[in-house]
Amino acid sequence: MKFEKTPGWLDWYAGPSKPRFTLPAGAVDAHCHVFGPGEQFPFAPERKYTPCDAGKDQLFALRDHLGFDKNVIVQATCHGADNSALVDALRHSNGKAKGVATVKRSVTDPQLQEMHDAGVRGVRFNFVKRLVDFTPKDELMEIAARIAPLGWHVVIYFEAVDLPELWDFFTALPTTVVVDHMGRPDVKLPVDGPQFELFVKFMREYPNVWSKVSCPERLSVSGLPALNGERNAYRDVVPFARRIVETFPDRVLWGTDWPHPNLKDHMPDDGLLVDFIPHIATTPELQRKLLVDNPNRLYWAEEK
Ligand code: 0GY
Repeated sequence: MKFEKTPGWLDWYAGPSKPRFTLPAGAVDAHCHVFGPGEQFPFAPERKYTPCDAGKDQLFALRDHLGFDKNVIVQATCHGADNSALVDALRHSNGKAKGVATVKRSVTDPQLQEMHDAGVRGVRFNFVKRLVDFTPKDELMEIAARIAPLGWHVVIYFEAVDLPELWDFFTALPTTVVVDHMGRPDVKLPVDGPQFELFVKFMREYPNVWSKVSCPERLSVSGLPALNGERNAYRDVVPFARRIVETFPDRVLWGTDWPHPNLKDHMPDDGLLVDFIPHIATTPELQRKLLVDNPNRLYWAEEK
């Protein structure tokens, strides 16, 4: 099946630079996606955007180019609850990828087990209104209860303004909870202002909550140096990510977010994104926890 991309869609950055920052051995890109290819893995009818194709071969080539050892592939909303592209990528990764799926309440136990055998270790609950239709919280809570015995966790994606309303639901989840992109703070607001303090409180009071300190290119409002290939991009995000890394060093993850869905003004060079890491994790110990110890503990624990 042929798909027309959403008008204005930005394809991923061809020919990313080599990072100057050398990733530690065993580093994991813990947030990335596969899109299609649409001919093989059709996009979901309920999708809110139609992306370019961005398949497993390109993802694994990027992994090797940047110097990562492994990937965590997160089901993107353009594939809805059809996890076939994700599962196919996991099965062809030689054990070098784990996954986070999207499931509906109708998923069967044998289907969950099949995904587990392929390397799925979590489900994603998305609350970003431009990306998904509303799912009732009781359905999500039922799914969380079903996946908990498998040792899976829940990944949550939401905007900072929605955290107060979602608080009771999030804090009742029975599993480890991983927040995408620090709950999307508004980085024009102070890092010690009420909005980000609420997120810090969430992590402080609930030791089962982890955060991805990813997506400076999505959160930044001063990001444009990246357009010129300058290596000091996205600095307005540094205080936020650095605060989370330094306060919760054992509960943070990092990922490229390749192939960067829904970016409007520029497509980041993934080599530049890797060079952002030492600004938010400033010591070799923090870098090792962020890139190696934490993702391996969460996703490859049974292989230790
Ligand atoms: C991200 C962010 C976005 C999209 C998705 O699954 C998705 O479609 O996650 C976004 O548009 O902010 O983490 O990839």
